[in-house]
Amino acid sequence: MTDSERKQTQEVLRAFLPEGAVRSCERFGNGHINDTYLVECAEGYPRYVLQRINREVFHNLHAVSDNVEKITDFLREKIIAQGGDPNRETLTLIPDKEGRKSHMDGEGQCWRLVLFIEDAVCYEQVERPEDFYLSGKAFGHFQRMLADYPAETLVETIPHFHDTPSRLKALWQAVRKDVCGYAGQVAGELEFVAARERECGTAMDMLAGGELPLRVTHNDTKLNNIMFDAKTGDTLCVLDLDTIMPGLSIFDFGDAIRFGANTALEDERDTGKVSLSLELYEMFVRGFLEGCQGSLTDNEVRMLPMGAKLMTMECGIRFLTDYLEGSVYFHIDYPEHNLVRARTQFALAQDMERKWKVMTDIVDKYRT
Ligand code: GN1
Ligand code: MG
Repeated sequence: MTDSERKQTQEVLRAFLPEGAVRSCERFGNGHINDTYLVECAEGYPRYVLQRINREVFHNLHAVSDNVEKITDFLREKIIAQGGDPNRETLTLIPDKEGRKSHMDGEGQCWRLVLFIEDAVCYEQVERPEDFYLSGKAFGHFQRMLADYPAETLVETIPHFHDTPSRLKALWQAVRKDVCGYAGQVAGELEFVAARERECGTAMDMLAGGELPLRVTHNDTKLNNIMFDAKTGDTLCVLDLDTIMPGLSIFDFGDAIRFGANTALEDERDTGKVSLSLELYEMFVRGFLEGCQGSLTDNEVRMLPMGAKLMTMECGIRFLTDYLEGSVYFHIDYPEHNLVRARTQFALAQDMERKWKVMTDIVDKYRT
């Protein structure tokens, strides 16, 4: 952490906590978008997580904070009504000294402080297949818990977030501009995408035609956005609520498969290691459908495999676009990090094509 980062976080923490409460504040986790810190405090205080919301990504910071506050308030009430522990089962926003659940600093940066959930773990990769089933159930349950939330009161904080055709347009534009001169290098990847261009519009066309309903969706259903209870092994809490927006349920399903049912990490350099684990896919399908408890329409269920493929293609398209644009969006650890990520996504999408029949058969098996 740089000195100025240290100074800045100390200053922000003073807006939330009493003088002398904070012992340390260090970088934490590995999200690609926001900056996250773990805050250790003096005795008598819990631990906290401090986050700076990335304003390059989220242009309407107030709306992001507002969405998160509304959803956590809503979930909190439901959890209490169901006899659960709201401090562990959803995020608890700590108000600043002026009572606001997010804090704007002097430079217009937006920060939030949440309670750290103790005795809980997150996984970057599936360690026990059973955990992936549980994460599916948790995201399905999350979807069902919010089924009666008035979606229209949420702001679409990143317009066209999972609008695959518009992500494609952005890619072709990046190719045309080719600001870094990398386009020649990625001809193979571009060809792969071009061959699937029409398919990329399938879900958005169905939404426009009223064949798929608009729902309140999480939009970043990676395995590492679920917290598990370290003692019981059960799922506890869905994290990373910044991208909650109206969207498609098949995309929440699909993004989870893209990330969690890959036999390799998102940034594995050896694409030979990338494949769709059908065992994990089946686990998640079973969990997700159980968690949704029959709340999905027939079309939604039928389109689940397509949701997985589209999210994988889209994410590859986004990584590739960012690579061509000089990696201005996703945090990277080395210059070609986004290209490596794009390649894993395309390799995974291709493996799904090979396994398509089994993917659809598995959904049929668990459809209720
Ligand atoms: C970003 O910050 P993180 O890692 O949870 C991104 C997702 C991508 C994901 C790829 C707001 O999520 O859409 O799928 O990286 N979030 C945003 O790993 O763009
Ligand atoms: Mg995250």
